[in-house]
Formats: sequence, structure tokens, C-alpha cells
Amino acid sequence: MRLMKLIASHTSPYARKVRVVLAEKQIACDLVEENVWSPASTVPRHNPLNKIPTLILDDGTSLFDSSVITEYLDTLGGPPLIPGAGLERAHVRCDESLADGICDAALTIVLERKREAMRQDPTWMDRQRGKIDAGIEGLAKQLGDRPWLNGKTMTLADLAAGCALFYVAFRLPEIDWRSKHPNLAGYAAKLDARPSFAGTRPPA
Ligand SMILES: N[C@@H](CCC(=O)N[C@@H](CS)C(=O)NCC(=O)O)C(=O)O
Repeated sequence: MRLMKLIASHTSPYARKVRVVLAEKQIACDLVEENVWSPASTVPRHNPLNKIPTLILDDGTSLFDSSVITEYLDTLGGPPLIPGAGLERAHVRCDESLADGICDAALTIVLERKREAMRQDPTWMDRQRGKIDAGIEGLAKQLGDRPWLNGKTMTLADLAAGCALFYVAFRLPEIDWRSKHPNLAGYAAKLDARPSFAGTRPPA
């Protein structure tokens, strides 16, 4: 059987979420690094949206959007990360969406800051900053003093939340969520110590 291939980068928080899930579930997968911003990107051959992560399956077909990929990986064995059905499942998926939404807003600011100063839109960036602050606050409230976002068991929600929090810390270090939300600081330290997170840190 040919190995699956994950087209990813070392800095994408969405790709990191997929890599963390692969590591947690000990699923073998080749990592192919691609720069989607380069005209030479081969990603459009597998994903018309030219976005990473994109998973190439062993039959040559592909899956994209990190939440679709993680849902598929969860069916391949290893410890289940998404509850099987009902509201429990919906809550985990909703938390994943919240975490991804924090990444979307952070990435929007990162991309806006790459434009010439004159073309940057402060109102647009403030709007995104509001989503990041409120999203992180939402995670902190939900976590409360519980070990994991959905109670006693670690789920995909926690892995997605970790990727979002670490992405904000990496790209927008002025957002000091650790001081503002000490419960998230302890939670993040616990996630960071897991081999799945330790092995997928973005380059310094
Ligand atoms: N919702 C998508 C977001 C993926 C995404 O936006 N990836 C970024 C890299 S961090 C990308 O490939 N951007 C290229 C582009 O938007 O053209 C997911 O969860 O996979």
C-alpha cells in the first residue's frame, strides 16, 4: 500500500492540526512541504483552491480542508478524537470551528500586515483582533477548571485549540493570552509537552 501524503507547511496552523492528529493516532503519512504562495505550487493539481493542508490518498484522490481531513483520519483507527454522534460530536466539531476561526482571523491580520503600510486597513484588522480576543476568551470560559475542553477526555477540540493558541503566540505575540487566561496557560503547557505538539512546532 502506498503511503498517504500530506501537503503542508511548517507554519500553517491548519496543517499543524492534521499533523498533530496523525501523530496522536500514529498514522504513517509522508509530509510534502509546499509554498502555496509560489507560482510553482503543485497544490492546485490536488486542490483547486490551492490551499494547504491537502491530503493525497493512496488512490491518488485528495481531501482538503483540515476539518474534513481530521474527520477522515479519525476513522482510520487509534484513539477516537471525535465522539461518534449527537450533541457531543457537534460540540467537539463546533470547538474545532472556533479554533479554526481564531486561526482565520490571525492569518488575515498576518496577510494584511504584509501589504504596504498605506494599503493596510486598520478597521479590518481591529475587527479580526476582536474575533481573536473573543475566540480565546470563549475557549478559556469553556475550559474553566476542567482538564479538557469537553470534560475528562482529550478530543480533537483540544488539539485544534492548541494549534490556534500556539499560532497566535507565534505570529501575534503581542496578544498575551497566557497572562489574561491563566487556565489556558496551564492547558497549553500540557498540550505543548505532548510529543504530537513537540514534534510539530513551527521553526524558531
Ligand atoms: N479552512 C482551511 C484553511 C486552509 C488555509 O487557509 N491554509 C492557508 C495556509 S495557512 C493557505 O493555504 N492559504 C493559501 C491561500 O489562501 O491562497 C483548512 O482548515 O484547511
